[in-house]
Amino acid sequence: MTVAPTGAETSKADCPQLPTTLTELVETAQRCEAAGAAMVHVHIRDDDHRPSLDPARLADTVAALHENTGLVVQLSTGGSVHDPLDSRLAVLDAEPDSCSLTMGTVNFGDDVFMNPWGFICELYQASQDKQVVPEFELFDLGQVHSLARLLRRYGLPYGGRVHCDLVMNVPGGMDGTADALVAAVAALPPETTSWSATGIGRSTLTVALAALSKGGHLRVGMEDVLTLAKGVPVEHNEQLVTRAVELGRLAQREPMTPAEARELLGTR
Ligand code: KMH
Ligand code: ZN
Repeated sequence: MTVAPTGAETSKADCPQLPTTLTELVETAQRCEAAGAAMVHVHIRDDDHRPSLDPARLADTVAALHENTGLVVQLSTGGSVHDPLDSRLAVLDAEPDSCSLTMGTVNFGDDVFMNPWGFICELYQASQDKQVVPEFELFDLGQVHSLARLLRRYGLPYGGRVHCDLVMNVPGGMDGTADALVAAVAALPPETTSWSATGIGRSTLTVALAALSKGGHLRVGMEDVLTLAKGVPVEHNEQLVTRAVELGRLAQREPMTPAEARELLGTR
């Protein structure tokens, strides 16, 4: 189970319960770990709660999460749609256990989330050099195909495992439906050793249930959904983790411990 507690798209003004400070992030991570999360997918904010890729702040965040939790720490290299590619590459210098690595450019609501092929190749090789395990973020079927191409060209990731995350229902990406999930899972390259899925917005439960049915792992969190039901806001990320753990238990799937997740992913 991965928790993605903050993201880069929601403002603190619109959602004061979003964890944007380091203190809030660490408290969130601790409570989510206790609830069953094994990995945290991290976007940080500056003192004004705006998305940031400040190198020192990223390094401090990784250190604080390692000090205060046992979670696998995954830094986002996606950042916000406005972040330049060189700042996104430099994220790896903060020495996270894992990094997100999106396999192609995708329309993102009214914006464009830029991931040109050259950037993907550079980021991937940097992750191999720096011993950071990538999580391949797949927003559509074309990106699944690109992953096979990347692995053919550059070999396996650091750690020898291939872990993917299907990010579904972004306006511009694949649908958040069971049918789309089945198609994407069927197209994953044979090197894939594990995958998770997350459904943005109201697709969150559909995608979680479909992922559990297909043997996948789950990502939940306020990066992806801000309501528990129509008109019921999420007050704390822990609620989303707890609900996902309950869904898993109904499917007789126990959440992995962080140690088991490290083994699964091959982190250093
Ligand atoms: N904020 C999105 C533009 C990632 O973390 O790698 C990109 C994103 C993906 O959230
Ligand atoms: Zn993200």
